[in-house]
Amino acid sequence: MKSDNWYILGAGSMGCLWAASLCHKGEAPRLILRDSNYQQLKESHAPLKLTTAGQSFQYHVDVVSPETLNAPINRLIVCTKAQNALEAINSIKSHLTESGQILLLQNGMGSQQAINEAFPTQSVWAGSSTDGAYLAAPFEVCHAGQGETWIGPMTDNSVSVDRFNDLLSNFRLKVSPCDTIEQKLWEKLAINCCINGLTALFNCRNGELLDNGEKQAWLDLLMAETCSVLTALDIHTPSLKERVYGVCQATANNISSTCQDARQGRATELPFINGFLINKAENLSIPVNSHKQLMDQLRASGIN
Ligand code: KPL
Repeated sequence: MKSDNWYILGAGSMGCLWAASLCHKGEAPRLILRDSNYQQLKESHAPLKLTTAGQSFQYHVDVVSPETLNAPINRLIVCTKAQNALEAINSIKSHLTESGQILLLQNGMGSQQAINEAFPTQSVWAGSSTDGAYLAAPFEVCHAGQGETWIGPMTDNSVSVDRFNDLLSNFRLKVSPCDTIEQKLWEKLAINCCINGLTALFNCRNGELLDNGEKQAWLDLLMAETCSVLTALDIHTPSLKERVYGVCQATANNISSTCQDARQGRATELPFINGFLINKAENLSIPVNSHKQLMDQLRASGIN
């Protein structure tokens, strides 16, 4: 076992996509699964399947659980949902080396900052990704939309980008370094906090938000409030309206990740998306009534 193997926490669509992409490159990532999932997969001996652009690949990935881990972890990619990330890292904390690298690939914001604070000696990086992937079945990932992932350090005194070289070149995912990752995370959050919750509430595809009616009117209010918060925080993003409408058009047929979670009865990442924005707004005394109303209506519909 190489001491710099990448370990990946979480076997959802992103975890499987990153694990398969590292295997594709000839690396030997190890996937860390929760004990119940680990038992099932270990018994089934299922290979990891990746489907992309009409091609299919299979890889044999080493899976471990927090209980069966038997090696130090120098390099970790966290692919769980935002709400599970801190707990997941804590479950393998005793194996993380003091100077280890952690790359966080959660949606929204808040979880990255909490993990950065909880792991002061490790080098914590965050990523913001536009890759589209879904699980057709457990351990079978479909890379539906080739996107881009920006990665950057959460603190100034972090390790050099060289330590991430194997993710930056000769890799099937497009990964680029970014010195201002918090800005990138905000740019994505700003789009997601307008689109995701609304699609979950109306149980609709992204494109259906542009209905010239009730949904679009609500979308416009969410955008206006989001812009006021960004302006107060001195975060400059290209025209939010153009970007949000552009994403709705470009992904018109997509079911947003939040709408998928709501349909499956799973907890959503909205507390780290709209919830994070609302918190910031309240600290700045900026009214965000449409965001609050959206969250209230979602809760009343049993979507959390
Ligand atoms: O990021 C997305 C998501 O579903 O979480 C969007 C941009 C809304 C695309 O579906």
